Formats: sequence, C-alpha cells, structure tokens
Amino acid sequence: MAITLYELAGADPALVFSPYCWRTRLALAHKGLDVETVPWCFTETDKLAFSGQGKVPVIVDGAKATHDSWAIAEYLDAAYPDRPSLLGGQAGAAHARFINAWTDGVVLPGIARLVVRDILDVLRPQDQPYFRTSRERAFGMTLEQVQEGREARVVEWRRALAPARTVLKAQPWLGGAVPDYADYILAGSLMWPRCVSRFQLLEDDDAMALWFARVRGLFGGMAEAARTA
Ligand SMILES: N[C@@H](CCC(=O)N[C@@H](CS)C(=O)NCC(=O)O)C(=O)O
Repeated sequence: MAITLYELAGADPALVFSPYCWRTRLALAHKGLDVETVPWCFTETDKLAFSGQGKVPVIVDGAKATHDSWAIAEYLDAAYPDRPSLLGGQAGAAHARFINAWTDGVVLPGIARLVVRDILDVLRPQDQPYFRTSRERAFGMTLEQVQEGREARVVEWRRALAPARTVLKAQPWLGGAVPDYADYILAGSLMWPRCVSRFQLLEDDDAMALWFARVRGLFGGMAEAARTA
C-alpha cells in the first residue's frame, strides 16, 4: 500500500513548495516507496487534525502517522531497513543532524528574508491573510520590508553556504560518493525558493548550483520537473 504524504501547496495544488516537505518527498523517492500525495493549504487545520499537530509534512503508512521531516527520515530507515539507507546508520545520522540544524538555523532564515513576500502570491486568497499576519508578527515588519534590498543581501546568504560549498567541491554529494538524506535536507530547502520565486539565489557557476541541479535530476528528474511560480 502506498504511503500518503500531506504536503504544503499553493493555489495551484501542483505547486508544492515547503522545504520540509521536499526533504520528505526526496527521502521517499530514495527509499523507492510508492507515494500518494495530498496537497494541504495553510488554513486547512481540520485536514491534519488526525496527526495531533498542525504542520506538514505528515506521512501515513498503514495505520501509522508520523510528522516532522527529521522524524519521518528516521522512521523510514527503521521501517524499511532493506531499502537504501537515508541516514547511514548511527554516525551518519549524527552528522545529518548537524546539517539539519545548520539548514534550519542558518540557511532557511536567510532564504525567508529573500523570498517571503513572493510566497504570498502563490497562495490561495483565503490563505493569504493568515500567512501575512503570522509571518509579519514573527518578523516584526511587513513582508515587503523583509524582502527589501534582497539584490544586495543575497551575496551574504551565498557566502553563508561556504561550508557546504567546500564539501561539494571535494565530493559529488553531501553523502559522499552517493546522495543521502544530508543532500535532501539542503536541496529540499532550496526547492522552496525555486518553487515560489523567480529571484535567483545561486549563481549559475556556483558549485552549489551544479550540485543542486544534480539532486533535481535524481529519481527521473522529479525535482527538476516540479511546478514553479
Ligand atoms: N520541524 C518541522 C517543521 C515543519 C514546518 O514548519 N512546516 C511548515 C511548512 S514549511 C508548516 O506546516 N507550517 C504551518 C503553519 O505555519 O501554519 C519539520 O521538519 O517537518
């Protein structure tokens, strides 16, 4: 039976853009598991009530629901040990945990400051007030103000990726010789701006851009073919 994945979508249900949901999408593909996706929009709280919380991704595998992208990766490795490993055992998981924390703590907040206003335009009209109000409260300013001056600020964000760039100049994947969940954490996060905005975050000749293109080409070009704004 296929695993059901609830994932964040825009007004166009095919436009799925959450950095966390993309991690899970790529993780499920890595495991070679059948997936049925359910698009979820910000104000559809009832639709996730069964999971006991209000965020995506959520997966349902048989009778078991799991939420949180990291917990899902751990679950998939534990439940499907005979399929390619996502986390690479105890040591691999410990290192991937750092990539997860660095991406959540440094990379994603930087991306938000570059594209958060663009997100509004891909949402259903009924979800826009919630998104604007909740995010403006978090930032303490309007979405327009958050995004202002991004052409200059993007340079700083690119510089912050230096640790990953150094690794990817020495090896093809964050996982080493083959991609693993570390790659999906960071690349899944880069799918977020790619799907919601036309603003160019990575320069074309950046080693990061070349690696990101390689990740998008995995699994029959699944991420490459994703709907964008
Ligand atoms: N730590 C969670 C974060 C999940 C999360 O924040 N998801 C966002 C979508 S990107 C969400 O569902 N937000 C709902 C809301 O803001 O109301 C994970 O890794 O899955």
